[in-house]
Amino acid sequence: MKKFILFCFVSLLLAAPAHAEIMAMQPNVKLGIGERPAVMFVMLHNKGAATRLVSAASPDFERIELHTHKKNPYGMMRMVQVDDFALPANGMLALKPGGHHLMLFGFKGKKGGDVRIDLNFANGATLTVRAMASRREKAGHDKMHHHGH
Ligand SMILES: [Cu+2]
Repeated sequence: MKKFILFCFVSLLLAAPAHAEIMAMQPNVKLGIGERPAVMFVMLHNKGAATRLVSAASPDFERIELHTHKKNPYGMMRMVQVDDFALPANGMLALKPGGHHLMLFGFKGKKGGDVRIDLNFANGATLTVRAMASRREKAGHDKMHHHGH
């Protein structure tokens, strides 16, 4: 009987939702101009063991890719797709302009409405994030496309 109780206790611990240990702060989704993809930034705080962000999905987008910026041999920053982002134990993963970010293709939602993004981690946890899909501002991520006029 004692063994059984112990077993239940351990099962409860194991069944505790791992995603409760990961929190999303300041989620920000900016829609692309015209047919361009949207971009998402967010700060992920991890209170648990180290894991990795391995994929993202959304009912509001057809496809989401993990991107980062890397310098090419000419010293220019280019976006490249990666398989995952590391989320350190008791640490933070920042998706931010000029660094790691999510690229969201094929917007199916409503402009100015909320979008839902599910972040999937290597430890099996899924974290659902809601954010307002706002228009990209001129002074943002791709301001170089707006000079002139
Ligand atoms: Cu990108």
